[in-house]
Amino acid sequence: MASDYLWFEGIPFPSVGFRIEDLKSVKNEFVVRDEDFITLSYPKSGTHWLLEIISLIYSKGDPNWVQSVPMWDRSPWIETEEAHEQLQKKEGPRIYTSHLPIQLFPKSFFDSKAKMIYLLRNPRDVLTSNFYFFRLLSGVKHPQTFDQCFEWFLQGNVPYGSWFDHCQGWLQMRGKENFLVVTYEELHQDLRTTVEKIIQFLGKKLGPEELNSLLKHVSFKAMKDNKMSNLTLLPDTIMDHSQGKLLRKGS
Ligand code: PPS
Repeated sequence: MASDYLWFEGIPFPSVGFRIEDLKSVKNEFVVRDEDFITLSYPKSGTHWLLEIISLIYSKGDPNWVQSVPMWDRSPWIETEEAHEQLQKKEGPRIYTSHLPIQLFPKSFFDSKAKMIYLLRNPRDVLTSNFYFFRLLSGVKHPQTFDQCFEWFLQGNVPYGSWFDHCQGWLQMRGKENFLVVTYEELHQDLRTTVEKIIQFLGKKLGPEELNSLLKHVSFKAMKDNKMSNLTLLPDTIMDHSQGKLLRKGS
């Protein structure tokens, strides 16, 4: 299952599900619209958690959408095969996701008013999560040991490159009014207050019952059991489900 990466402008990508022409087109041609909403994160930072929260904000706490539509259709990863073409055709406000480093993100974003949340997680837990997750995937180099994974992580020889460069790049946006930084740790420490901050940033309103419902459906247990959000719908050719899970530890 292990294999080498697909390299684009010095950044390694999984060689399954990604194409150079898409990455080029996303960077140079994709038109970000002012009404778009984007979640951005380095892999293993809690992206799926944030996306479930966003989905439930848009559905006002109603779990029907998150329980019937896969995560990648609710908020596609713009850089994955064909996602940007489908998004270009979509009318109305769009929600999408990316793990891209700032230099590979659509140039049009930087002249737009589109809102973005950058999700940050401490690198120790990102590294551990990376070690247990990427060995389940095709098209990604699999380290033999944790030490080797640590070496590769420090070198940026992991999907999407260096954690350090990723954060340093995106955090230059801090202070702009369309850019909010949220951490995995604050979601853990005070989920309600952090979700309220996100709701306010998005300019949405949820009543107390709607918010309570949202909080219930984004718990680790609820998401672990939701096949629309836990990646168990990915085919075995992409993810080896017998060896591990996306929702591994969550702490
Ligand atoms: S990916 O594959 O890069 O998009 O992974 P990502 O979603 O960014 O990160 C996966 C980690 O997030 C944890 N997670 C959660 N923690 C707490 N509560 C909830 N609801 C939740 N959902 C996902 C998941 O368990 C991964 O962390 P680890 O440390 O591996 O458990």
